[in-house]
Amino acid sequence: MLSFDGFRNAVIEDYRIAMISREVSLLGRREVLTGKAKFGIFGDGKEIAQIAMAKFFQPGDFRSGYYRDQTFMFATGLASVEQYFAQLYADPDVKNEPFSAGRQMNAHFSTRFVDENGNWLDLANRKNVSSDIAPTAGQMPRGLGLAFASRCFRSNKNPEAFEQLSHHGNEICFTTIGDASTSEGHFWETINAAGVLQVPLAVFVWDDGYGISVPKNFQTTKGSISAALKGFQKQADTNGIHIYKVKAWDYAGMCEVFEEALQKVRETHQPALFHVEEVTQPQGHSTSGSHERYKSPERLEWEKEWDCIKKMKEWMIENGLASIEELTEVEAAAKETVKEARNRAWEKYVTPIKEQAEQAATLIRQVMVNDIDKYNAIQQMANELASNKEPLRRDILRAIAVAIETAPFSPSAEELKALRVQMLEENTSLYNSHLYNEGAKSALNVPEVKPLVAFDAPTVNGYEVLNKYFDALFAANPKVYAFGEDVGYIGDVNQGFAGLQEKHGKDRILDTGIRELTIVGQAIGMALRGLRPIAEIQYLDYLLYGLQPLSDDVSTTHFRTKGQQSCPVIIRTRGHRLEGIWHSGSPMGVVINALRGMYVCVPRNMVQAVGMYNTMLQSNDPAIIVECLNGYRLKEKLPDNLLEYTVPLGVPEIIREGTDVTLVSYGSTLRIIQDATDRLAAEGIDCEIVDVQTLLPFDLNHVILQSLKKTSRIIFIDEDVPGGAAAYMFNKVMEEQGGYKWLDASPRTLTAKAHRPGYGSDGDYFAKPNAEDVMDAVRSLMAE
Ligand SMILES: Cc1ncc(C[n+]2csc(CCOP(=O)(O)OP(=O)(O)O)c2C)c(N)n1
Repeated sequence: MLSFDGFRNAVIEDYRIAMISREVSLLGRREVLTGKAKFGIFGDGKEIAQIAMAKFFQPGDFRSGYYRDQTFMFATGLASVEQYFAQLYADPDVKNEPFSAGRQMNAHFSTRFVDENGNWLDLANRKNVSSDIAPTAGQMPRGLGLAFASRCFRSNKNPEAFEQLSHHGNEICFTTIGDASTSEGHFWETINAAGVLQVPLAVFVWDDGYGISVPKNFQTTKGSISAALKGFQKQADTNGIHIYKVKAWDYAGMCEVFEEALQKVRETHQPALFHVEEVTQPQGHSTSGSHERYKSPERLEWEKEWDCIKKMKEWMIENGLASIEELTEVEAAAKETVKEARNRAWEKYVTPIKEQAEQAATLIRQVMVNDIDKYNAIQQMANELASNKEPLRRDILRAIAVAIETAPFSPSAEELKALRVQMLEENTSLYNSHLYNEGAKSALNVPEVKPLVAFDAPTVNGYEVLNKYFDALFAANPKVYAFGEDVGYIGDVNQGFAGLQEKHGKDRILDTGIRELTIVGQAIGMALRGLRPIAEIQYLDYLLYGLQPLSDDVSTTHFRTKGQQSCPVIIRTRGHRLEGIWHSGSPMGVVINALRGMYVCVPRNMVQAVGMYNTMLQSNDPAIIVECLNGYRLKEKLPDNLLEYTVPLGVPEIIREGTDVTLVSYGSTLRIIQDATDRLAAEGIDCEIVDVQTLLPFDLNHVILQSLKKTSRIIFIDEDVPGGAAAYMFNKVMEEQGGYKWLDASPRTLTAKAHRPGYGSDGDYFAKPNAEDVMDAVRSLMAE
């Protein structure tokens, strides 16, 4: 409850923030059009709705939004105008641009989730923003996961253990999306999953009528997302989501609806969607085009009339909350505030570059060269560099390189070379770092612990190794959750979790709908909030459905926040070899190229797989672990120290020693190769087999090179298509390890055919490398 004056002041403060945000949009666009920034996308037209929404965003809550949310960020105090402009200029200094250290386009926000050592901060007491991504609707699956984590925290039997991460699951995830992006499957899958799961997800749809130029009647059934969603609407006796309609210019109306509805979301965990209608876009979609090209004069006129800030101003005056003079003053002050912040951001961004430009220009001027034309050209280049008001780092490096090329023997060329090296080093840390964790939480720094296999260790089926491991894991680590299709009640299609739901609870080991995309999203949100999800994709063939968030979101999280957020999801899947077109896939080339930023583990058996789970769970890096589909019923010796032993990443294992040929492979193919090498031995050919164990990272210590030095012959074998992961391994060993120097015969790859295998065992035999293929390849290599 506020006094009238208190209320009045709060409203004027809201108006001030709206005006500041509008000025940011106007000035931001100008910065792009005058060439100081490359691209701009702004939140004008959405100011008032976001101010209303921000009022109910509490410490502990999360935002999973998109590039229109600058006003929300200003209103919650999570972004300053200066930081906003720093991002517009792509300032790589994280102190100036804390959202992405200049790595993301403007208006892609985030807040810090982990400290420098990779420990989770007290997110329960902070307002949290998961790092935005540009692919439209990409924020939806992650939003589901952030909300789902609240459910996990609320149902956890040991909430004190998570005090720093959650207050009993009272946190809402606020998700924003443009009306056109609701056409994406991501939106529908998320809404359905939220309706089924009943999670505290609040979705705000900013409906400005267009997706760039395409109007909403081309986007949405019935031209209205709230109308199209009617069947999802929660009734008293059903699950589903609550749906509200509000107008983007109705400040008072939105405050009222949001307050009550969000309180309900928080308390009941029932999701809600707010269809915010009559949103305008005063400057059009972005700096890349003009909206006059696709909006009618009437629409443009209507947008001016129904501008949300104009309407708020009218409302304030009508209700005696402020005079025109007062508001004019607020407007003028906002202009000034934004200009000053812009100037500060620019100075901070450009000063270090100018200093380096000056330093380089001084050295370039000292270059000695006999040819007067060349001398003059160099002097001119130095002067241009020193006087450039908007120099880029690449301009400096180019000028240095040109000077060295022109006068390689000049004394100052040495200094220029040293400056170049220094700049390249510095810029590597600015532009190329943090793809993975680099410190204590790096998976590469997890110490190796060998499995202890007792003399009389029991021999069990592969799936039983996993089952016993998961049982122990769930008893020991309350942060671990597992979910996916058929993972809960029957304990996954290969029984890795058989009986474990009953033992460890339906809230920890869960069935999901058939929805790989949001299974991944669920994992992302949980991982960001400090849990340790193991998300199952039933077969590797179906990973493609969930690949987009793994590639665009998980793989880039650490990089695009410069290490301020970590997303340690573990994707558990099974693949390589079974039957038919969609249960036999091994598209590892796709996986390793789409998922730089994740680790890719390809264990040959379940004992190795367990070691990889243990390694990953000790780190903050995300990974995919591809179990062998045909390995669950193979017999393995059960180690004693199931929870302790680790498999180091990037360390191949030589599983058969030999002197004639090195055969490099992974996963199920190794068993085919073993059959072949046993038979080749009878012919007197002695093969060495290397199991690479992980494709990302790949053979960090060049174990394969050592083998090649011994054998001088090498074949890379897998079940991927030609040019896939076998070609990747080939490239790594030949180029990175310099393997070509040790060859006595041409190096080869042996892969599956380009087509997928026909159904049945013969389909497999004639499509994938079989033992006879391996033997032929080895014999022909030996005959060279
Ligand atoms: C997956 C994907 N497809 C296309 C784009 C290019 N794109 C960027 S924004 C946009 C329109 C989005 O419209 P809407 O969802 O209504 O949001 P608005 O920009 O109007 O706020 C498009 C097509 C993209 N970023 N991602």
